Amino acid sequence: MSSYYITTPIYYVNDVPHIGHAYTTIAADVLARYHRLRGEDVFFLTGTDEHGQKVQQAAAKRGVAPQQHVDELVIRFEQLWKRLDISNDDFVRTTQRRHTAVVQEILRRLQAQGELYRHSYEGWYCLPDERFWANDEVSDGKCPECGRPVERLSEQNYFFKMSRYRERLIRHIDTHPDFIRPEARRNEVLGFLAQPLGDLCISRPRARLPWGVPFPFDDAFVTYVWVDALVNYISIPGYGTDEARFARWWPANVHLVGKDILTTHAVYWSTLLMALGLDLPSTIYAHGWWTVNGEKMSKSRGNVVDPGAMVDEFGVDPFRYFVLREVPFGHDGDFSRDAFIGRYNSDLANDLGNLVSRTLTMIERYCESRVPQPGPEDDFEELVAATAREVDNSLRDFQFHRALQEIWIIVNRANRYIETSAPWTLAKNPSARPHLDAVLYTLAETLRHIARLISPFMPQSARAIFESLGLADVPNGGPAAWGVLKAGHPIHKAPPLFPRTVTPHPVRIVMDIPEPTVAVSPTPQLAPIGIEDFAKIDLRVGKIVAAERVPKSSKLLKLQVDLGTETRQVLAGIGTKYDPEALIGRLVAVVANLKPAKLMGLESQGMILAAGDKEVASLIGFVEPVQPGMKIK
Ligand code: ME8
Repeated sequence: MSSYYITTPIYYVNDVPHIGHAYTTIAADVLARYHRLRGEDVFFLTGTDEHGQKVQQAAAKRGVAPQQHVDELVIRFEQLWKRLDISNDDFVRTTQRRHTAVVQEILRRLQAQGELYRHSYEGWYCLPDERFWANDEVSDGKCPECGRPVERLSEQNYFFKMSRYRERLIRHIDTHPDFIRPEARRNEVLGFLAQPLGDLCISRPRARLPWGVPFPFDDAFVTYVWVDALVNYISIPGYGTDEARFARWWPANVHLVGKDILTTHAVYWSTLLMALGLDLPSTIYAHGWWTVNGEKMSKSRGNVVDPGAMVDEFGVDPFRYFVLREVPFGHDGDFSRDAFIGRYNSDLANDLGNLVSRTLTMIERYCESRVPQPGPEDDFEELVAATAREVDNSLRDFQFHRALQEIWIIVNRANRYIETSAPWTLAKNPSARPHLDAVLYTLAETLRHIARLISPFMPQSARAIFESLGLADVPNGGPAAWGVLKAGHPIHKAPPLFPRTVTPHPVRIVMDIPEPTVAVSPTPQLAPIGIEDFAKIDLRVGKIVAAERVPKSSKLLKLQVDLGTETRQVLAGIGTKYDPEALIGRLVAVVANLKPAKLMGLESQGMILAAGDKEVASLIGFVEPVQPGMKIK
């Protein structure tokens, strides 16, 4: 059986667990669940980083011993992961003996191999980041990374000869395109390595910082918190203690991290592994950063998104769905309640929730709550098989949002199938019985496949669908083949999966098509262009989230358009046709790569497509559901 080992960062136990921590952990959970579903042997590790100066100080402030402090704080992470249905196989705490013993063993080995040296060092120290900076890296007495004040420190310390691995690491990155992902991050690391690489200070004097793993051969020092923390990835699967187990899991398939800690992973960790003679992980994937309503999240701003509160209000699965659907993995994203509610209502309540409840209601009503006889199934077998392949490709590429988009194509197709086949009409005509049965069978079996496909993302909803289909006891709702549901099998209608919630503003999906109000000009008017010229235009679906008139202009409107990953200001000459308020929530076609231009002193960062000549007759809209950011081709 092939094995799959995936990790998250181990989070600082002092932090309040927020949407950022939940994001990485949910993404790792989806991959772990997906690989289990494929029959692989999975080890999914997360945990907490419990040593270091910040913990020591926070404990002192509370007047408790550091160990008591971390024992109390770790519960917040453990409970949140339970709440979010995280299926981790182990939870490491860096204060556990099973971990600290391995940290010490590694230091012993490195010392014995001549990888360490002791050296007197003077530099600028950033206390919150727990790291030294050289003179030329610091300006105005501020940490170049976090901007907080640094202090001058001079001390003896142990150093790891990291610099000697620079060339080898560059070669490894060059020859392993999947090692650092996404590609932009890989280039960042190569850029970092193009500069000279220093050695790494890996100790802290115990006199200044007692809360750390003691150096095994020098009592005066404890281990630098990052070296301590990184070692968790090998200490827990058995390095130095259980070689057979270690060989089963190492090298890890994926270290999932945020972009903030890419260097520590790609450079410090990789070089340490090289010094230990160990293979490097197959992939370090650095995802993007969440902001909240466009602002950095911070306790002082009071805008930290508490996943627990979101779960209380909307349920676990909508939260899991939203964070992975809203933002392409690897990109930065912005959290807003409006965006959350918008997606909840459209994708979950409207699309998936309706499909489930309509299908089950009709089987209850027309088939006495039993799975009807199958018949010709209008291409759904092919569609679900093709989607399963696409989901596989997308997840191998960490493109969670794309996998979900693919699944929603089936959801939407099935909803349309209900409309076009109109079972309520078939039910009135006894000779249409076989057709009615075939339609409802297709819908029930399609639901089973949808539940299988969403199960890594939304395990509770998948379970609820399986239960409704009478498959509660069948692992994963049965195999991936078509036609597993048997005619006559009882089904049970359940309460709605996603009860509708408050809409922040109306989202229009189907556009009115007004009569043309202007004369139509003859075609063609322009010289022909090749497809390669057309391909230069980046056309996207946009959603108008704000609109106002530009003062002193009857025509110009200033729009804020959500393009899925960012919001753009676009000026459009449509003010004689449309009132700004009527445009909020409207989905439009946007030229996303138009050079910014100034109109009446305001910048316009794109163009909205409309039909018409001098006068606009209609904005271009969409008949089927689409999402902001989708490509138009
Ligand atoms: O760095 N957006 O722990 P940490 C997205 N202990 N992800 C975010 C985020 C945000 N706004 N905020 C946090 C540490 N994260 C070390 C790690 S590993 C050997 C040691 C996520 O508590 C993201 O995964 O600061 C980021 O890398 C991690 O939390 C940092 O967690």
